[in-house]
Amino acid sequence: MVLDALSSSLKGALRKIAGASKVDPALIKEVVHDIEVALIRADINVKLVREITREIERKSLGTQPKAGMSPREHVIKVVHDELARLLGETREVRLKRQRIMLVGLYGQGKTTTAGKLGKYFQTRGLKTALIAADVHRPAAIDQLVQLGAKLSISVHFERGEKNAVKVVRSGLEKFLAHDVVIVDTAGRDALSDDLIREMEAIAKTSEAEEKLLVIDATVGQQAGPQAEAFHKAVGITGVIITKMDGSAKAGGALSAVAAVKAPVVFIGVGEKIDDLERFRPTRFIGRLLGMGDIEGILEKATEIASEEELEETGREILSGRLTLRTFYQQLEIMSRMDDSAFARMFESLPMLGGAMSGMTPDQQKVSMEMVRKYRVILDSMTGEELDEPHIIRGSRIDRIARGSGTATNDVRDMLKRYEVLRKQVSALRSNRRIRKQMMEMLGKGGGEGGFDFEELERESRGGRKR
Ligand SMILES: Nc1nc2c(ncn2[C@@H]2O[C@H](COP(=O)(O)OP(=O)(O)OP(=O)(O)O)[C@@H](O)[C@H]2O)c(=O)[nH]1
Ligand SMILES: [Mg+2]
Repeated sequence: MVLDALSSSLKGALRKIAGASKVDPALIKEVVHDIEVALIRADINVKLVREITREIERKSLGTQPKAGMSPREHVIKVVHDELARLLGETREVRLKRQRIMLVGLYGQGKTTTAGKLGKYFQTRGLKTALIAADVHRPAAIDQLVQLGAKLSISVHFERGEKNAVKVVRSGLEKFLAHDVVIVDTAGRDALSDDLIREMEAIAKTSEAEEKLLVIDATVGQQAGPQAEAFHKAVGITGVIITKMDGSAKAGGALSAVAAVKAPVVFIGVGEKIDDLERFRPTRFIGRLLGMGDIEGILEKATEIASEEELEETGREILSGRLTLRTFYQQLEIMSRMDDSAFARMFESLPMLGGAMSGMTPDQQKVSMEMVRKYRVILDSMTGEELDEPHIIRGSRIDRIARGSGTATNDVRDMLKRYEVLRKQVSALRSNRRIRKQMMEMLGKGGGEGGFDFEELERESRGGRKR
């Protein structure tokens, strides 16, 4: 596994809050300290580590767990968001027709990665070919040819040709009918003028859409300056960090590359041809924290807290258009919660919240079951029925009950409750004080406790900005 030591320390730290019933300051301080030690051991820049742990402490203690999240999940989300910031922007190398050029210093893993990428695209249905443009080391051709043979991927090479540009040009002509062409280039032991000139010439001839820098994780934090220098010299579109397996410095390499805003697109996690992974920070962090379900937790944080959803239903209620669809949306939000969160959520749901807030916990429990049942019933209705509830009579009720596996009485019961709520809401609407309160509530929606991850995803979709 990648970054085993870091992973086990982080897991250990988070285990401390596993059973906590509230976010306790002393406990958080301890956990944050453990995380700090773990990150420094993983070779992450000390200044960065301090920044991150400060933020983890501030956000864990300074913000309330969102409804439906346990203290543990709350802290995990905060830790995730900070680690995601540390890992920086993401970008995706798209599955499409394209030319890819690999660059990098000696021995970083370019040729091996060319083979891995070849397989990556080939198995995803894109006809792929390789060009051996390392004209300086004769063995480089053999290495790529062997990889190609193993994968049944065509390789273009010209033994004895000393001009890399010529090789690339003839290779591209040969592979016109291929979807993805990957160019393996020669390394140097430093970013020399000679290397820069050669990369520029190959980039120009190949018109490569992707210029990917291959860096070995064992260089640690030096990966940052290296990525920056290559970017200045030839303009890279992404970084592939190899040898993530077993390198104690992998954290340093990843974070240093992120710090110079170069997006990591793939990581190499072994010598074998399949040891290549698309780099997805969330998944990666999930593994570091030893949690397969991290995406679920993050989803919970967005879904339940979606102010927009609440705002939208709220506005609809204010406008007087209270349809079953609105009713449904509120049930939807509620049904995502466990029972305790359900109780906490009352205040923020303008409609059902108001109607149920006077209940005892026991009555609320019944209500939760009711919410789940009603949701199934509403799921069996047509769009028209949701928008125009008054058309639901006789045979429609039979059909809905059958479709949802409930009794016709349940359907009638739900419709009755909906009708009562509709009347209550319209009474509320005519109450000016309450109306004003609701307007205020809706007016201040959004913004709080920003969700960095979403922004990250948006950025990665829009490409990198630098
Ligand atoms: N453990 C591990 N080894 C790797 C990984 N990627 C590459 N290697 C090994 O690193 C060594 C160098 O890899 P190459 O692909 O030849 O590197 P290169 O950048 O093409 O090297 P030059 O052509 O000499 O500049 C080989 O022994 C590879 O097996 C990886 O992700 N994990
Ligand atoms: Mg090579």
